[in-house]
Amino acid sequence: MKTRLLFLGPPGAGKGTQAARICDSNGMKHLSTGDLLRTEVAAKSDLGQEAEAVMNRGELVSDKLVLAIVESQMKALSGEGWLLDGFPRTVPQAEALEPLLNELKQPIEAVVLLELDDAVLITRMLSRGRADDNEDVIRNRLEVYRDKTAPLISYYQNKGLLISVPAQGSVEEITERITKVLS
Ligand code: B4P
Repeated sequence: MKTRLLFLGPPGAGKGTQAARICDSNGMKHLSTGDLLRTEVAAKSDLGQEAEAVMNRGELVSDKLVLAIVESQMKALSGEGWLLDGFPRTVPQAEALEPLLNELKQPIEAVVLLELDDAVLITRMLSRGRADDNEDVIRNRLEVYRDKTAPLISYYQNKGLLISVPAQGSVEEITERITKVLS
């Protein structure tokens, strides 16, 4: 089983849902930049106040801010496997991750791309009902994904790390598919 992973995919594809299940079953650390940012927002920290308005518009928080969070989390890991969920989300974030992982001597073993049609993504997010889950904001997030995050697909394809997994079906079915491709 590969245990140093990235999860990539459009908003609402189920990255967070699947990452939690894969990490629970395999004793890996789940690092979700979305969850880490929402924790900062709830705590009303300086960082959270800076991130909140950006997230509620469906835009991406600055690379600098997200990188600072990821770096401190990665450096605190104690040898177990890890799954980065929702990070990197831009090519500059991916380029900054490389020297950090080299320093830690922990290269990525696989990048799992969860693929799903826009119509299903929108339905899923509307039923989730988070602060950034209304229709206009969701459409903006999908555009931001295409513009800023989708270039990472060829970035990791070129490194021979990308594995695509269809993300329609039940939560259990998708976990099974992911487990199979990582074995
Ligand atoms: P994230 O928290 O990463 O969230 P997401 O992409 O919207 O959702 P995810 O794919 O994890 O879907 P989920 O499992 O919840 O990002 C939120 C915001 O944070 C971003 O817009 C950005 O502003 C900021 N941010 C985060 N990382 C950043 C970074 N690196 N750089 C800059 N900014 C960053 O599933 C969605 C819904 O579907 C849930 O309700 C779930 O229950 C349901 N679902 C899941 N699987 C299902 C299935 N198989 N069938 C039916 N429903 C399902």
